[in-house]
Amino acid sequence: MPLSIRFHDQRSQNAEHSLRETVLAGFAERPKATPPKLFYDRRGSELFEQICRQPEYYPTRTEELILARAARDIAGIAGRDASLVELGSGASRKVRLLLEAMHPASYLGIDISEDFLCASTQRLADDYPWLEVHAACADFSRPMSLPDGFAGEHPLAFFPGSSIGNFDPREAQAFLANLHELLPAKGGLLIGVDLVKDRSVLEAAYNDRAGVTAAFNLNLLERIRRELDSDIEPDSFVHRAFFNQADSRIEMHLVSSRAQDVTIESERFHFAAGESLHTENSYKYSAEDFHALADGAGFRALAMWTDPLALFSVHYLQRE
Ligand code: AVJ
Repeated sequence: MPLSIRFHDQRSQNAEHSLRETVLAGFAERPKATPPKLFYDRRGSELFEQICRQPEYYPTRTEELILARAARDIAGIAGRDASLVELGSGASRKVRLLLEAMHPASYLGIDISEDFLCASTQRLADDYPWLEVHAACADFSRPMSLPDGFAGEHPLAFFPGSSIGNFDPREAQAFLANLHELLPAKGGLLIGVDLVKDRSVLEAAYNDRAGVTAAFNLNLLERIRRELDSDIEPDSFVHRAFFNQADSRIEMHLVSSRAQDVTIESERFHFAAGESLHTENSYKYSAEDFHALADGAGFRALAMWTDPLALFSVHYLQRE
């Protein structure tokens, strides 16, 4: 008999744009661009989990290693009466490392995908009977509040995976400012941030040999075919990912291999041969630049952990 989860629906009614509107707006942009949240239908979420297991994709396993080593220190800084709030509650083993080290009384998972959120929080509730589990369905890129009934006087927010890399630096600062609103004074934020490094290592991580990242990128077009009225041919596009050093970001694109017209929901879009749809940015930071960003949003860096090769970083920030 599964233990019950306290579910809070915090989706805003009209703020959320439909897939149709988001796709049509993105294809009408110049250059054409769609937001990375469109990757994550059921198939896309599965492909992302597969990416995390590819040998070239170092962020997931490196962050897990860092957390495994730092978990006791983290629990010590958070204190005995801390609760844990996970942003983008995934299928991850990462939060389990923290739950086991911290033994908090309550956990809140926040995610935009209701299916994913319910499945992952249910597994936590089953595996940790001592834990009070809350689930909030919300878009954490918008202002939000801790749900009523969540007894988190000393919350530690956890935002792993370098998901902050999908925001440009200005959006990242705004996101941190939202968290500043959400957290009480002295509240903690444990955040994983991918580090700037050699171009070849970065580019390999987004061009794995098994082609999983390519499939993940192309699944966006499959999704458009599945869920919208469209004749777009995924086979006529190729995956491209490269490091843009000037902007310190990996860019992912889908490049049209020929000149073509594409119809989506009765609207026509022209692609020149070689023209791309820009599907994702993944920003990489130096520790100094990230601390400056956090500082600008009212967070002080209390501790930072990294791996021996300095591939990835985990930061413990405290809300001022
Ligand atoms: C989930 C945004 C952190 O940027 O590395 C992985 C997504 N895209 N491979 C990242 C992603 C292609 C991932 N984030």
